[in-house]
Amino acid sequence: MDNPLLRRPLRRDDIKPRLLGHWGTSPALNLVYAHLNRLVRRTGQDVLYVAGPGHGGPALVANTYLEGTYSEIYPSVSRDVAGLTQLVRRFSTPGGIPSHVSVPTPGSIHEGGELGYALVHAFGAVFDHPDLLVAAVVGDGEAETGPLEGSWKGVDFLNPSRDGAVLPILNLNEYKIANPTVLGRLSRERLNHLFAGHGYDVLWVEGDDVRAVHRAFSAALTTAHSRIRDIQRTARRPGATVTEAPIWPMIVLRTPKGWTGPHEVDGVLVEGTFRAHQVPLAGVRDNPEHLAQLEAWLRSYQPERLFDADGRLVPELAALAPDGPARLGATSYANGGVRTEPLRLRDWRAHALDVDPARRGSLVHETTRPLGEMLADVYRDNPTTFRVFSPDELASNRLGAILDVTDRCLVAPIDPRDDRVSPAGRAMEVLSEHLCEGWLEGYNGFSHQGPGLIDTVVPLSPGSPGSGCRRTRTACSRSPTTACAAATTSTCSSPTNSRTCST
Ligand SMILES: Cc1ncc(C[n+]2csc(CCOP(=O)(O)OP(=O)(O)O)c2C)c(N)n1
Ligand SMILES: [Mg+2]
Repeated sequence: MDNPLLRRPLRRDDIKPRLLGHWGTSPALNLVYAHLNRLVRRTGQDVLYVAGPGHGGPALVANTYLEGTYSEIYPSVSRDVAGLTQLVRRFSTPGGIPSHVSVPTPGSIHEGGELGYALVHAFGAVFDHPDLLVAAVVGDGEAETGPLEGSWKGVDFLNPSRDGAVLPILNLNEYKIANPTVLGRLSRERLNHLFAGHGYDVLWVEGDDVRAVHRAFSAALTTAHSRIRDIQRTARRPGATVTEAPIWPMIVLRTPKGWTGPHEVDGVLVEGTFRAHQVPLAGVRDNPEHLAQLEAWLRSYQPERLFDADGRLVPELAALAPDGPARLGATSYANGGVRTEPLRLRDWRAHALDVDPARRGSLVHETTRPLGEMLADVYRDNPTTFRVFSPDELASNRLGAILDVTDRCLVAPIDPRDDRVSPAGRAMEVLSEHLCEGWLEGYNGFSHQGPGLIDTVVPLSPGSPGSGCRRTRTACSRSPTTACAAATTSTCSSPTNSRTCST
């Protein structure tokens, strides 16, 4: 409520009556943010940060505040003690800001909360964005979800000659809310095998020594970035053709859950366990020992060295963030329609069936066939800004005219038995409705040029992946993003399945 920089001893009344938020995931999200800042500054790389553990809202809100984007969008949250006090008060308060990363957070376009879509959105975002690198932090609990488990195969559809790159960063803190994670208990050897099978080479960063982990992460990020650039340079040489998926780097970051927080509370181990997931010191308002422990914890970050007398971040630390639109919270890739250009569309009536009013009900025709022909025209007129995402149903749902214009995409050696499949193909067919819809959301949501649309067939279970799309709203800081259209072209299991979301 007050006293965010501990300019006087912490008192009971400084603390909100109800404590909320997710501490456990925040240290790793902070660490990644700081190093991505450094990467952007050092290389000029366009970077988008996707936070799978979106429950770590405090980390992303704090970093956007420190880099200045937060105060630009919300001027009352100024870069001084008064602004910081405002920010802390707003956090997870009725009428304030959510404790998850969400659309009011600068640089965020999706509502956080539903785990599982980090990687699929990351791949969708880089399709046809050759200059973009998406660093996607994946929680090891999140990695147990079906959509995330399926998302690793995005690399088999990613063509480095025309698409950007995804750098998965698996935060192996070994716990979820109340349990160990499956991946957290696998040996390093099994994890290496698992990710090698998916097409990745793991760069390991492990430990609990803050300085050592920072150094190791910095080195791993540099290595990953230079390998990605090498892959892209090779694929983009004049005359080069991509014939199979390269081995992409990924980082496994094994750090304690709730790292640098209270180590033990009431004699029970907290740091490095599931107990660090949310609020590690629940009794601060009524238990003087907890209050003292909280104060010692907060003072351990030495706020008096980080902020000047007015409460502004000291200049040498402020200088670590990139400038202007290169800041992660200001990137145009996460600002809805800033980069959007409309699709070139012909008059759809050219594909309408000629119905004689006198003979209504007598015409026999497959309705999706003209839709396929219309979409083929959209492909013709928008050769780099439009994609159809389909769960292996283009042909069976009579949308095959698309394949007269473009192949199906698979970045793998092609077999003579295949029909119109190639790494250069732009029809995205994968037998996963989660991936289709997640890619579509990423493709459109993260400011894609055209409203590349369609998701065929899709007996989606209600409440599954479209949530990101459903929850996307326009924040005042953002230009409107494109529509996200899902067309159901075959029998579906629920009347709510065909949906169109737009913001
Ligand atoms: C699909 C889904 N199921 C359940 C939850 C509830 N939930 C919130 S955080 C969490 C644990 C996440 O663990 P992990 O991905 O390892 O993130 P960490 O906090 O350890 O970084 C769960 C189960 C959710 N947010 N989304
Ligand atoms: Mg975890």
